[in-house]
Amino acid sequence: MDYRLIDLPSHNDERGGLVALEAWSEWVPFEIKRVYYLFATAQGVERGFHAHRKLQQLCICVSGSCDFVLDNGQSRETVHLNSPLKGLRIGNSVWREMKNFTPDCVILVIASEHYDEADYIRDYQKYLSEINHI
Ligand code: T46
Repeated sequence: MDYRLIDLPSHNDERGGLVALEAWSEWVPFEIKRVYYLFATAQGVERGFHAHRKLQQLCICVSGSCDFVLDNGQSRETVHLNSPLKGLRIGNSVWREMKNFTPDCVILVIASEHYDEADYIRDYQKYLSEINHI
């Protein structure tokens, strides 16, 4: 499946940690066109339920924890994010669902494209038929 859970580089000293990420690096292998974050997710809420046609993203749980369920049309895997030192890189064409957000969860997302609703596939049956034709 087109995802990777990667270790992020941290500059630690007695003051604490600092993670810096740059475009076209080992951690972000694309131009950064957008950054957004998810926060204050209400208890029991599930988000996502879509795939993208082109978008690549790096998702970092900078606070709290949540689960990403990733699906390529053939299998499903769950990735638990609970550390600002881990990044979940998700390629295009992976169906994603997010759940089990803790109240303090903040997900920072670094994206390869500007926001474009036409890039979303929000219907699972349509997703299956699109990936089977790729
Ligand atoms: C993804 C997961 C991890 C914008 O106007 N601009 C943006 O850049 C984004 C990301 C969203 N929006 C609007 C579109 C919707 O009206 O914000 C609203 C919520 O977006 P959505 O329902 O797509 O949010 P999630 O949490 O289901 O999914 C988001 C990203 O959209 C998606 O690309 O991979 O986080």
